[in-house]
Amino acid sequence: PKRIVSGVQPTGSIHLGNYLGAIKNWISLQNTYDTLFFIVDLHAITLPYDAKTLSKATRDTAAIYLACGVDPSKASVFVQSHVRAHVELMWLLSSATPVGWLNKMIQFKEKSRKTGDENVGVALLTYPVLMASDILLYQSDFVPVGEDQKQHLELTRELAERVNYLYGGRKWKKLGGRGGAIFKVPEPLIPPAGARVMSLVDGLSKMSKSAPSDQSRINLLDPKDNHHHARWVSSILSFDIAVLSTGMKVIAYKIKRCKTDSFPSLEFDNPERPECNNLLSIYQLVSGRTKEEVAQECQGLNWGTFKSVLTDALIDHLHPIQFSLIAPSPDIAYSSSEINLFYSRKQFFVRYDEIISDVAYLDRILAEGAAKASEIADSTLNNVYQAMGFLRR
Ligand code: AQP
Repeated sequence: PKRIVSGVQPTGSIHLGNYLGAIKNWISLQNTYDTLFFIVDLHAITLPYDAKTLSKATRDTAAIYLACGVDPSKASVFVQSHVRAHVELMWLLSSATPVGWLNKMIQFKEKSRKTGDENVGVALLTYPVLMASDILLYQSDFVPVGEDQKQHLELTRELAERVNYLYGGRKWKKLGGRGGAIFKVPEPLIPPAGARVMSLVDGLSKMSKSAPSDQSRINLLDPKDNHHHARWVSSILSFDIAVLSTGMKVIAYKIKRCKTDSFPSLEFDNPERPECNNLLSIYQLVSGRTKEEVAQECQGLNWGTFKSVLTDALIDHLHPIQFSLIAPSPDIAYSSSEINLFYSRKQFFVRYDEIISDVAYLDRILAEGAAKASEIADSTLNNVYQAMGFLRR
């Protein structure tokens, strides 16, 4: 099968943009492709960061992958820094990367402007070379990314072609000039919708982990409307709603306060209404409907009504990432003996919390993932050393 790699940085909290632009799509891809999903911790140090929290954030991100449905029996899940070849290949690739290519990167320009000169490390500039190494090591066919990573992926492709040209020699030429010889030239896989989820407070900037305002994003682990959860659990387990319905209603609150406009009806694709387009797109993705269906359904709604529809859809969609039954489905009518069984074993749990609390399990998954990844990565790395003329070890 064709191979796919992708990753998310363990910085800040994973948000709806990371999820709809990347992780959500991995879940269906893992069934048909050979997939490797990693936590790109080496990328997380390209901006000033907190060394005390990096390892926790790395485990948290791995737990989110699993809670979202990444299945370690199908995909290799690992931590980038656990496979040494990433950094090694990066050095080899940097010798073939013109500085001019890196200077052109929009993300570098934006992030260095925001960071201030004295804190801009060389790693922020060379970040795309490490990303190229992440992808080319595995001879990946496709890389699922959001719109914001398209330019970096284009650089990866050019770099692959360049190294193939410089060091692939006759063998490469015989193959017709593209891919094959040293590196496969990967293709981006950009989702038709969700590739660019925008901020809740400004429809013109992307939803981002580093934005200072938490109101600008929905985090995957935002406590949702617990009342909704309470209703669901109580319907299955005959619990008293009052016992369970405590806590904040963060998602509902954020949607209630998000930026809108004063046009009369709701519509997609009006350039004067970026917020409206963004909220409808989010609704489309989390409700699983088509754009046409959403356009039709929402056309006549006012903001107040739409916001409550959107909140419900978001909560329903994110719900299983946080909460799950062992034999899960809110749609199944469980028999009373099954209900008693769940109840006696306390087998409804907070899914993410359960995964993250079992550190031994998580670390075992990550070690197995790294071992599988290293096999592929080492073989590519050896070829590159050889092609570049190094003395064999
Ligand atoms: N707003 C977004 N819409 C769609 N996809 C997005 N991605 C990120 N933001 C959006 C996709 O998520 C994946 C992982 O991104 P990352 O964590 O490696 O780095 P990032 O792109 O820098 O993510 P953030 O959250 O926006 O962080 P900061 O604030 O540091 O810039 C990638 O596939 C990305 O396309």
